[in-house]
Amino acid sequence: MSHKIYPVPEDWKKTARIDDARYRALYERSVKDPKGFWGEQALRIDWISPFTKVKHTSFDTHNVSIRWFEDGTTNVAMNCVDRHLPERAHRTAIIWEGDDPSVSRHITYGELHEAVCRFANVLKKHGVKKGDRVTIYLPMIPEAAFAMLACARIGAVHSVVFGGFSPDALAGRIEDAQSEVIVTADEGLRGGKKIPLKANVDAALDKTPAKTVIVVTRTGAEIDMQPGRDFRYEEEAARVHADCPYAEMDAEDPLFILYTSGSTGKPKGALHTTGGYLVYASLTHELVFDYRDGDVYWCTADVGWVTGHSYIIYGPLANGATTLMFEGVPNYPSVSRFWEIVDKHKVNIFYTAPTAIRALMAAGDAPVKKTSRASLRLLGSVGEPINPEAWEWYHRVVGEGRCPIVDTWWQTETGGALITPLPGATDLKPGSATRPFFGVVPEIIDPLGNVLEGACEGLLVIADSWPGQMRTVFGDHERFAQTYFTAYPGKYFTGDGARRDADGDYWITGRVDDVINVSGHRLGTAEVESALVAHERVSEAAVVGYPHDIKGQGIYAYVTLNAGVTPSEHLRKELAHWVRHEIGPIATPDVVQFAPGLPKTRSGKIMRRILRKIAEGEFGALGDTSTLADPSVVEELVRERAGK
Ligand code: 6R9
Repeated sequence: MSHKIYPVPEDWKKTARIDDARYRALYERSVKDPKGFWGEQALRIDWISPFTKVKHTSFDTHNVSIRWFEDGTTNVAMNCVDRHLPERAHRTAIIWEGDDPSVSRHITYGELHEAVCRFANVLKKHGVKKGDRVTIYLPMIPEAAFAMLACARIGAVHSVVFGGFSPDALAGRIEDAQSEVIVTADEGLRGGKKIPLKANVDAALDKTPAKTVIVVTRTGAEIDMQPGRDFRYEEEAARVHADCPYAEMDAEDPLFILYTSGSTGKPKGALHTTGGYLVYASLTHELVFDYRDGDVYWCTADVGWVTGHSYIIYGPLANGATTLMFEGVPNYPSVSRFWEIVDKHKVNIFYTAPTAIRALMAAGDAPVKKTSRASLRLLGSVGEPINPEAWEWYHRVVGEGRCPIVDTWWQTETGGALITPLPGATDLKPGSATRPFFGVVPEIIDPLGNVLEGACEGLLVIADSWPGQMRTVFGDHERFAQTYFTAYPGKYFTGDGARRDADGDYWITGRVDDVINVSGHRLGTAEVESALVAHERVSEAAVVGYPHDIKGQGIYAYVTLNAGVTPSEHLRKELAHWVRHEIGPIATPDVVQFAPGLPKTRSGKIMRRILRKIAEGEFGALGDTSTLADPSVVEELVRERAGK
């Protein structure tokens, strides 16, 4: 465990919008007087008709109800586009960087306005009305932003489905959302490879209520077009008006549905609404990333995930920012790609995931160091706990020691970052998401629900609502109450474990379903993984618990070695010793299996459920592996495990 502290750099202290004293004062105010605090903050967006009620929320299991600014009206697209026109019509809203490094585009706020209006008019022409669901299955192209904002403009509810999902997964989401209109592209392009999006839609549609498919041309590939059902976006857009009025929406009207997996059942449609979501996404974007007028900001997520929604599209655009959208992958055409893009577009703020950082770290320092990165001033991390080793590398090599790192903990359900440093206020600790954002009341409880005080470790719950919180599971409010408000009544249960240190900083230990209990000692799998990846020969590691006769649970470690390192019995023992040395005897892995690759979802999360089954030798019960980025990884692991 790392105890290193990186204090707020002097120059950041001087220019900070929020320094430590101000953080403390504002935080205190935000939790003591949430109505006063959020009532003021909500004025950062434009309202059509002002709200008089700020907060009306209940976490009561039998009556979960979350409403913010409920009697106000506004429109999200108006806030993200129209209101910037007087000052920013000619300034860049979106920088689009294509998969091919020679292709990029700048889209001004003026151009964004026209594109969104045209898209909105196309949707209207095809019968889309307020409250209707539109499924968006697009690659990372500007039309994804146009389509999302077009829905917001006319009050339709978008459901973006990540372009890497299979036809089956897509069908399930279209079906659940009951959407009749699908927006897709002929093909996607990532890392030089084509993704047959339209063909996937064709395969998905027979099982769904969809009636209309709008197809954006990306590669120009030949695709099947079904007359009367499929329409070319470009042809449609040319025929409609370049202007479209925005709809007046209630603060609590739905903005979008985003499907997310839990530990059980099929994916849930997390529903986010209009006013509170936008206030929260824009405020966190400005303060967490210290966004300043003129900055170029880049979040590498896909718009198919919540990070893309809040921190590529809605937060930045509500703030009038320049947001970069990247179509490709970090290692194409080379592992320097991210840093080349940073130099090409003079990126100031860069936000990515630990899995990308670790992969790039394994490729060594040279591909980073051959670029300048002089424009960078802030780095961010999201998606999983970042191991201190990767944090240090990100800080030292990518940021050259000059850029603070904001490790932002949050979830699809939370709409925006809940636990995160503020770069001008918070001393950083590698691996810690540090402190709650304004208005967020984290608590650590034991499994019986007792609230723990001081330095402690347990389950992470949030005791009161914040404006960015999801409002329900689409079509299943009971499931919403069941999943999040039943195990610990009166609190939002995050599903994560966390530790709070003596300074009050939070360390997310991973999903609680990943916590293992070895001889009565609780261990975060993330802790063991972090130790393993700190070894010079290890690129990545995933640790799960498995039934152990004596200890209750044993520790099973899957380890991916750095390129060129040969697996050996000797190295296996060395790694077990290494972890014992790094954390303590209780953390010594019982099994180390070398894994050429780990089963990951397409958003880069390691599927521990599958690893647990393999560790248990239950090869027949691996469950659904169809959402994996590369299902063949699993066969490889099973073969190796079966040979033991
Ligand atoms: C935004 C996003 C949510 C889960 C969450 C937690 C993990 C996300 C993290 C983090 C430690 C961070 N997680 N950020 N864990 N430190 N900075 O990723 O949403 O895809 O819904 O995942 O991801 O376990 O519960 P989502």
